[in-house]
Amino acid sequence: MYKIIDGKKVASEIKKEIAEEVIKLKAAGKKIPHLAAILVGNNGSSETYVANKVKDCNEVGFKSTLIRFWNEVEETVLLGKIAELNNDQDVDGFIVQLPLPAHISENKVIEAIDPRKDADGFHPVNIGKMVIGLSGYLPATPYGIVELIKRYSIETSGKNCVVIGRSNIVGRPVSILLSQKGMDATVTVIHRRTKNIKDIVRNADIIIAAIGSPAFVKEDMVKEGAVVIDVGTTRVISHETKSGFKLVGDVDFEKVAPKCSYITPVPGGVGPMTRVSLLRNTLMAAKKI
Ligand code: BQF
Repeated sequence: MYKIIDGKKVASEIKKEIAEEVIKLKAAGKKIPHLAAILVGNNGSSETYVANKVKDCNEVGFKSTLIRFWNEVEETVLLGKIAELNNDQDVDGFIVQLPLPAHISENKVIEAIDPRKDADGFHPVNIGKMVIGLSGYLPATPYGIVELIKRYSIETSGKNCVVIGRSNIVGRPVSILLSQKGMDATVTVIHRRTKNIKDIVRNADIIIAAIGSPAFVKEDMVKEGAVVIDVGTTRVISHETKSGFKLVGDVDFEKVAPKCSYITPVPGGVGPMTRVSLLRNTLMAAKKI
């Protein structure tokens, strides 16, 4: 029988640990961690993600600030706000919610963030530190995935790990973390131009699916006993939920789960860990000032 990796439960345990640490910081007269978030436009998913990040801050006792711009905001205005947050002594860390409208360069925006306040861990300085194994802020989703693997004592050393997807925020960085000393996995990154995808994935002890293509991973691609980590969060219309939407993963869960030793659900798997990683990065930023 397969085991479900309960990201929601682990995330709530970590939130408790963080909340306790905030109480200690307060008692010691130290600064309360403060996360700011910039939201551009009114994309439904982004609205939800940011609202939940603010809620998480409240839950653990962090201060939070939400800064909103309309969809048509000029890039220079956004960069000006980032410079302001970089210089704001009260703000420990901040994020700019992605994706951004097409007329704004995500790369320019990310590079404008002070790496010391880069709570999402997307700045090239933090990515570079991660690559060479120096401590810095880790990208939230890869950080969450590694933490889940550790808390479930899943063996990674010498295992064949196949990462499906090469995005800057998930596939590429998680492949780097898993191949590092300590994790010691043998990692293969595959993408839209990869040949013989099925044969490669079928050989994996650990599959990390991060492409945003619902039910892409089918049962005939999964080895008996594999660990499957589903990072997909595609929002589809649903009549079963009161919001009118539901999240679906990159894995055909019902068919794949019976072949697995461990599998993450969507929702309730990696997503809650992504959110908690942002809190961990913010706490680290607050302790450094
Ligand atoms: C869950 C994100 C694509 C593009 C931009 C919990 C989240 C998602 C799912 C969440 C995501 C995805 C976030 C669940 C943040 C993860 O229970 O399954 C939480 O909030 N995420 C984001 O901020 O920007 C994105 C995915």
